[in-house]
Amino acid sequence: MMRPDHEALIVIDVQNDFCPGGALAVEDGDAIIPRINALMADFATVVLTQDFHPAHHASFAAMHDAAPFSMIYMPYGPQVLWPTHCVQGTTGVAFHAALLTDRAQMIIRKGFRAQIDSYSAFFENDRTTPTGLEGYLKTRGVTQITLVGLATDYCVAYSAMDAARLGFGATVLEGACRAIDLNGSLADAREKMRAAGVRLED
Ligand code: VGL
Ligand code: ZN
Repeated sequence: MMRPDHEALIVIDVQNDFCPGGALAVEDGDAIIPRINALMADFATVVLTQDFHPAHHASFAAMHDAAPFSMIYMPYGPQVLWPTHCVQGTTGVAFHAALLTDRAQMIIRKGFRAQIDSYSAFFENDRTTPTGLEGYLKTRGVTQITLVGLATDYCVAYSAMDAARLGFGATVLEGACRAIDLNGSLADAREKMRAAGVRLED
């Protein structure tokens, strides 16, 4: 059923590298796509986000001779070092072929600055550099957002918490998300989202 115009759907990072076979594959990451495709038809405003890194991005373990999934401290705070993923110009950065991307009006790319990672659709990991999505949504009269996609405990959670902080009503449909779950990161993210006023639904 069609949602009212003040509601938007934000589809986070449904890209090949986060799906089975990808460089940072999330278990069953592609299983959520049919539901997301159906949801997109119900919202007048649909935004896709795309993790979009240069080849030598500072969040890549290979740049630090470190093991993937270890931690370092960047000038802006702690940072997980990831396997090289979502590099511009590769197949891994592309949206999964089953995602009906034509149902979106806007694609926000993030993580394109070599020295700073960006989990959230709203702010980079320094928590202050904006992506512009806040202005896009607010100027279109959006007050409520629904978030789906990959990964629940990183980009979805950061985006949802920022949305709540910016004054949007924020709901995460967990059944249309999948998690990386690194050292309890899913339980941690769920607790932080709840504390931030994010609604968690199935
Ligand atoms: C993501 C880790 C690194 C995500 C992106 O989409 O959740 N996670 N880059
Ligand atoms: Zn990334």
